[in-house]
Amino acid sequence: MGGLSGWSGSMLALLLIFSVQTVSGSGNTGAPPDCSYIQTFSPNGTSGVYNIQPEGFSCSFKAYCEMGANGIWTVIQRRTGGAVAFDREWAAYKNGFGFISGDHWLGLEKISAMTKSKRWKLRVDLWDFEGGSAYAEYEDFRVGDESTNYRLSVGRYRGTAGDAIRGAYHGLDQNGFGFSTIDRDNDGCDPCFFGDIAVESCTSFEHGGWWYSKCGSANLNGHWYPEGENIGWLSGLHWLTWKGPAPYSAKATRMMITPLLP
Ligand SMILES: [Ca+2]
Repeated sequence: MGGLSGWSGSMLALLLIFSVQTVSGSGNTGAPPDCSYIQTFSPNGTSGVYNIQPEGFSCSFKAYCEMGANGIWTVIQRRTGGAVAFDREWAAYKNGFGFISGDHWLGLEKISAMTKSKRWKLRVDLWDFEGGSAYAEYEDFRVGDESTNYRLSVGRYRGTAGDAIRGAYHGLDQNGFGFSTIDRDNDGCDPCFFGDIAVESCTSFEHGGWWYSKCGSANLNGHWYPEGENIGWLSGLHWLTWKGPAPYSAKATRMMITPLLP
């Protein structure tokens, strides 16, 4: 997941970007609208932190660009440990938090601005504690603006982890649902019943912030659990179509997006 060796390449790319800014004089910062454009400036670019500025977004910001064999991706979420807390309020999920080069949430406002135009693909990578991994990709990923509660839209699924967004169980489809945090409840539970347990709020039950729907089969923003303590908690980083039936909390996760080529 990236390395220090990329820094010289990153700095070169940034220098090139800033030189383009000087030439263009467009009033923007000159940063590319997303990571997929980095290739234009640096054909041999390496994964790392770059400045980007989506069209219509008021300022540039740092994002982690993953240069993969299957494209150049803008990372929107990464979990590798418990150092960064993900139990946060609406404003934090709106604006982003954590460390761009480490565990972080890029921010719903930025993701929404990026996916407002063009078609996008979302890739979810999951790593387990046994040396295995799996992925899920969705065409036509889009996050609405704040007036929609940052509503999630995903299209066709492919992958090895299963389509947990649409759900391991009937009726728990997170596609089309708004985002919920501990202080904003858009989860469709009023309450929901899981056996004898009545759940009013998925964020108090499963933690983090997510596009919960009654509460659904996916949540990668819950608590990070260490090896040996990672099975059986719905508050963990779970993707229930990947491992189950007992919720399995992943060792590491990554969510990233790239424009979908026509
Ligand atoms: Ca609720």
